[in-house]
Amino acid sequence: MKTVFVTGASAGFGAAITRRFVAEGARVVAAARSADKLAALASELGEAVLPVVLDVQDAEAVTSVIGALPGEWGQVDVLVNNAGLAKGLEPAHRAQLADWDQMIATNVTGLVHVTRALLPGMVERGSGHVINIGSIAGTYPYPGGNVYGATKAFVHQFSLNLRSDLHGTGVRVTNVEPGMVGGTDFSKVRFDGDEAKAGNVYAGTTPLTAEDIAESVHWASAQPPHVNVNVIEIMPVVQSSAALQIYRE
Ligand code: 8X3
Repeated sequence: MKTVFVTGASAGFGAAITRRFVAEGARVVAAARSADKLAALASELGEAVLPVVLDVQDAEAVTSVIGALPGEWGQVDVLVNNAGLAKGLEPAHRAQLADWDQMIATNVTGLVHVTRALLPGMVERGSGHVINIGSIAGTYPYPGGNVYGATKAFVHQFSLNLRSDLHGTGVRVTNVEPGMVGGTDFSKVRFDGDEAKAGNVYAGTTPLTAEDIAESVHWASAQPPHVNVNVIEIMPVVQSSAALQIYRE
């Protein structure tokens, strides 16, 4: 039975990814900050889920929680670094510094904390898979994407560099880079709880769903052991690139 460790597991992509792995018969360590939401997920999914209250920004908590995982729950085969967020869509000169700090602390610092804590066990066992949740925002710049996109560019390059470091260990690394996904709190969080603004992002479209992302994550993990899916870039059909902007006097 596979052991999967999912961060940000209490909602959105994380909950969908947890459900997807439980459906295939895996056991899932579901880590998130919200004890209440985790408890609801655990009671929905039963004994296949071990809920763990964890703030990935806290390096000491990450080390002690991972060190205390009981028995096979601690032999993590697949780490899904999903915890992350976007805050704000203002241009850089008007953005809130606190928003930038929060994105860096979760999307970058938190992700490396959990990765660093789980990698030695994977290397020792000669197998494992780190699946990061990146974003198309790490590749395609857009107005207001500033620090959010930069954190996801970090996740992209960190994923590729991990592959180099893990050469010959049998440990796999994948970066899943979604475009527009509806039905999660992503935009609500980005716009500080403003439901109307968040709803406008998806109005008149058929965006991806959290289940689509969970399917990609699961697919990458289900490839034979000799296959490493480096990057999955996934957008809804309604989303594509546009021309570069030109400022005219
Ligand atoms: C989410 C995709 O386009 O809203 O990471 O930045 S986007």
